Amino acid sequence: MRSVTVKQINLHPIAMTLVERLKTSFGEEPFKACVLIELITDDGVVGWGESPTEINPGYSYETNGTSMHILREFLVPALLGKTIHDATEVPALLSEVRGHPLAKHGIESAVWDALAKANGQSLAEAFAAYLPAGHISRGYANVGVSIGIQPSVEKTLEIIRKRLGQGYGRIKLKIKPGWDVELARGVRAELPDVMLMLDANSAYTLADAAHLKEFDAFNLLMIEQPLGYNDIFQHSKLQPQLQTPICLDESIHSADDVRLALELGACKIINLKPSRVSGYTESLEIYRVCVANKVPLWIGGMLETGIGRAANLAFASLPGVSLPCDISATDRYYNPDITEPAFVLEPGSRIRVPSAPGIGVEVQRERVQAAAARWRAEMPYKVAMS
Ligand code: OSB
Ligand code: MG
Repeated sequence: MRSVTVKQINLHPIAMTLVERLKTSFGEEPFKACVLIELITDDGVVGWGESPTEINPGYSYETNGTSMHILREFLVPALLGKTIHDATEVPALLSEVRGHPLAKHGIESAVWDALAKANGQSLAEAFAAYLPAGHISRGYANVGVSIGIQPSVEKTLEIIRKRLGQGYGRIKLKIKPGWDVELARGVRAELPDVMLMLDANSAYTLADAAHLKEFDAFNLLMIEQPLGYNDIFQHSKLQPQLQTPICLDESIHSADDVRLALELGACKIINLKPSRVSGYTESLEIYRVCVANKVPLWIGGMLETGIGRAANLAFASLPGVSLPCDISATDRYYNPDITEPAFVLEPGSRIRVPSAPGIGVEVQRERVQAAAARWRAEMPYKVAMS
């Protein structure tokens, strides 16, 4: 394996228009903001990563602003000039910075891409090298689509029909108190068999247990993160009261969090967002823990651009990722995206993983420049959370 020496790292904070916004229990953002990381090696190899932060600290405490600060002042200096043989060396190089997983994920991703490109490997092949024998890419990922909070059940059904028509085989609906049981009932009345799940993004408390139990009537694949955004203990009190499997998203920051959640019986399913757990090295450990414990695992999304989505897609194609992922086709998110070619949905609700080295898609520099100019124009921003 060839190593890489980090010569330069460029940060590109960008703003992109979303084809369809995603209203959650914590709000809705007017456009997608994130930070792209461009890593250049001594040999001229360019690796790309994405820190999929948002404008507001609503899902995560990190924002575009904190990600830029932590990257510029701490994480970039920690990697400049370093020779890296193996991308799993990166967490130790960044270990003096506590927290800030999305920022760390972006820079670690750029190293994974650069190393894979330097070695003529796809990212899926690079990841598989750290997994038990036989855990090689299927070449595609099973995917679904996430639908935000809408003004009415009828409007939601309209969007679901459109997505089913496009071929999505799993529907996820965002919920919040007052927009939950009636929504599920209305959708199930028309679509009794569609693979359906709900995501509460931490909108309830344990006092709502009886209310949450009503969801058991709707044959849901799972309910995602009903309780506190960092909580595992309260979820362990809720799960035994529900038939519907709980899936933890926000609360899982490490493989140790997964071990704790499983030990306490806080959930039956894990949503893995590589960014939320600080990168693919920790993600691989979570993958191994889930496989060893036969726990269903899927890859969540943060409305990533093609850079972050390509890498997540490669991870999602590994066979231990056993449930459909929040990785939809390009036309659900951006038109155009900053990478080419676009990801398209294929029969069977699948997206194919590119086989070219690294992330396997081409970054369109003029689009990165335009999106960076858009971000500068939006600054200083004051964004109302709706
Ligand atoms: O809870 O999964 C979530 C997007 C931003 C913040 C939180 C979440 C999401 C999504 C996005 O659901 C799904 C996607 O990227 O398609
Ligand atoms: Mg979620």
